[in-house]
Amino acid sequence: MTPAPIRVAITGAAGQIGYALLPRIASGQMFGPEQPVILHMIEIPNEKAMAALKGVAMELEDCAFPLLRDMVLTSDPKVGFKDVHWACLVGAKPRGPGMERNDLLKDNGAIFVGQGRAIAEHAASNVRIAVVGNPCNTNAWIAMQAAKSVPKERFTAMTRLDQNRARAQLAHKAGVPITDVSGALIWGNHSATQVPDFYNAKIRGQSAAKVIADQAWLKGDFIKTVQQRGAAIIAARGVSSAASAANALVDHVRDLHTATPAGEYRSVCVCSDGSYGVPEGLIFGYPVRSDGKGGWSIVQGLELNDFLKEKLAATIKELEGEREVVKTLLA
Ligand code: NAX
Repeated sequence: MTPAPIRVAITGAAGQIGYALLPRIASGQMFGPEQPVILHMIEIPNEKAMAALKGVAMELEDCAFPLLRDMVLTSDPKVGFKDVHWACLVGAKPRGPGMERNDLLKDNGAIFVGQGRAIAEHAASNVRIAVVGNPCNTNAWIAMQAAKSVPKERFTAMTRLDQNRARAQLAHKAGVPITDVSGALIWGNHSATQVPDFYNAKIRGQSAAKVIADQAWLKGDFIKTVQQRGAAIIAARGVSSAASAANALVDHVRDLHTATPAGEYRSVCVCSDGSYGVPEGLIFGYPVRSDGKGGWSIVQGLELNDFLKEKLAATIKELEGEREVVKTLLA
């Protein structure tokens, strides 16, 4: 029997990532080849954005995807989040020229307060949330605070693109296929303070720090390349990563929707329970396993050496600082 459709909301649906993401969801790559979907495509109430959204919907129609049961096009969050099972919060205000980071935090914070409230009021009772719009950890924290009736465990932010980047860099350096690299992990904030962990990453089952002899590369260029990859893509392409970001979101949601294979974990930003000494309540990139039934857990027992501990302290400090800046929005 065909399952009931999953309703998926995507904010910023007419943006770059939205354009690369929607066909992937509608073709079954996020929820599997048997699972019908209804796309709730949300944009800003602006003529140009809504016209672009209509164009995206026309293209989706022209793909004749068998799993795409319906599309809802709207700029009203109440309609957009109505009965949705997954809310992918991609849309955000970009940082304009000369704009201070704190202003960006506050402007986006206000958007995520509104969206958090709309999700709490209108989404399905089992809704799950994936935040991509930057600064994604703090935006997820704000939405979580604004949606008090939705359990904290339902809120996630995306570091999967960074994890995929780290995995690819390690495979390239070691000269092995990507499938030989496992356990690549990003701790902390999706920002320049993120901590790509090459100690716990494995190449053919052995720590990448042992397999790759070039320690200077691991501690220097590897970390910098992963942290700065977004900027390098903007420099090369003139616009930010879209296909790889959409791909990472497909990976992120699919891997939370299904059970994680034995012995593995994925990088997901979730609400800290204090694990690894991270203050409770921060939305923090952790190694996470999904049970495939809506639950997940933080993998315990990974070793943090002094190098990693020092880097974790810096990303924690940054997230605490961001939280201070946006706290007032929730008053
Ligand atoms: P675009 O500027 O192409 O698209 C954003 C879209 O969001 C626009 O169409 C805009 O109208 C819409 N939007 C803005 N505010 C909205 C709101 N309140 N409700 C609904 N729609 C709204 O950006 P794009 O390249 O698609 O990137 C989207 C976001 O992803 C940005 O914040 C970007 O920084 C972030 N990223 C996050 C990544 C991550 O790993 N977490 C990586 C990729 C990406 O940079």
